[in-house]
Amino acid sequence: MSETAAQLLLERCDELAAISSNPGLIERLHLSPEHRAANDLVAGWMKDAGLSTWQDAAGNQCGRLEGREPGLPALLLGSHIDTVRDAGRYDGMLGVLLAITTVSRIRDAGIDLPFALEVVAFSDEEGTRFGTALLGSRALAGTWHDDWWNLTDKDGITLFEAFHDFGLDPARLPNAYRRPDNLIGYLEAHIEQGPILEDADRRLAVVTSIAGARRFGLTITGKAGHAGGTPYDRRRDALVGASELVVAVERISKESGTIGTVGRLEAFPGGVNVIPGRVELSLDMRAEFDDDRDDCLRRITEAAHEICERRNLAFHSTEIYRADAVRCDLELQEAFAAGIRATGDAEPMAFWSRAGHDGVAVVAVTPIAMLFLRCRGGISHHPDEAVKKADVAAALDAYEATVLSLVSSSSSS
Ligand code: HGY
Ligand code: MN
Ligand code: MN
Repeated sequence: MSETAAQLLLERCDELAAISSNPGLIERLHLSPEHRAANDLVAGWMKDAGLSTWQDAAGNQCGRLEGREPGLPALLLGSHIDTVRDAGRYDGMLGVLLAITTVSRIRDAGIDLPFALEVVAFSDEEGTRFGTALLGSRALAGTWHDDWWNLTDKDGITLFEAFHDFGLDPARLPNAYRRPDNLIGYLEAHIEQGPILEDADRRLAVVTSIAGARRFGLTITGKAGHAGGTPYDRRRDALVGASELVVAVERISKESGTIGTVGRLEAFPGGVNVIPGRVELSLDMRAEFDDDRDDCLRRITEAAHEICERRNLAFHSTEIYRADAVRCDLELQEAFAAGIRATGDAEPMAFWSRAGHDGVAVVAVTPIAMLFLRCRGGISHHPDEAVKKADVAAALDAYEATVLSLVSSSSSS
């Protein structure tokens, strides 16, 4: 039965993957026509599962199954349906579909629920379009910053304008906020996006905490010049300086056991026969503990200043995103561990998530926990993302057992 449900779930991931702004690859950005189509498709699946559905004031697609009486506080299950550019088909989407299928199985089993079950398909976990991330879950958590309205995408469209174009009213955004006393907790199932489970030959794991990430836009400025006539001792080559910094990010991150990545770099003016006068690059820094991340960041910044001083370059850094590490709730972790044990894994693995997730925002209003699924080669943020049907079936059994263990602990308390 779970294998059949897993097969349908994987087919639905393929259906969602086909909703892309870029035919031939998977790309679905916040408040885009593809976001609208994905919300509509997911809303249909929620209705099929017996949930009442609505789109909240931040563009999150939501569904609810009432408990034994209407209006009870809700256990949230969910993940996100936006993607990075040229994405895989399981990052986020799998968690949304696992949540819908789990609620559907609980409903079909006629369980007497002491709380409501809700599914949330968050609209913008990645931050691909506007740079800062978790816009959907931060609206739900009431931690929205109004200066985000002026964020612009690559076409210069502001978040404010994109809200309007999507049919949302920015003035109503606070209506997306969910009060803590209306919530029981938040559960998310997600592919691990790393190799730990596969290397251990295990299907599932409990997440102990979620890394805190900080993202920056860095600019290194020198002086453009003629690639032929400018002697080396008179060059202020921004790209060579940036290249030294990129290597320093890797070296310092490795030395300090943290994770620094330069994902984007652009040289200006970009002529093959022109010494680059300016380079813009990104920096994504994360670690299990914020202090370690911030210490590493200090060392990278020092290295940047040393490189620029030595090369007569200028260095500027702007922070575009920050989410500090969060610990998953111990009781909810134990519920997921019980769920994994119900699949026959007697000693569930538990480790911290190197990837960021919506739970980092949702924890502001309710306790959170996550279930990891093995993904092939640990690959993610890439079209080669893949999962095994048997792992998805096991995740469905674990997720259902997790919710049932929360039902019984809630009923006995
Ligand atoms: O960047 C992350 O860790 C997440 O996949 N958005
Ligand atoms: Mn992702
Ligand atoms: Mn994700």
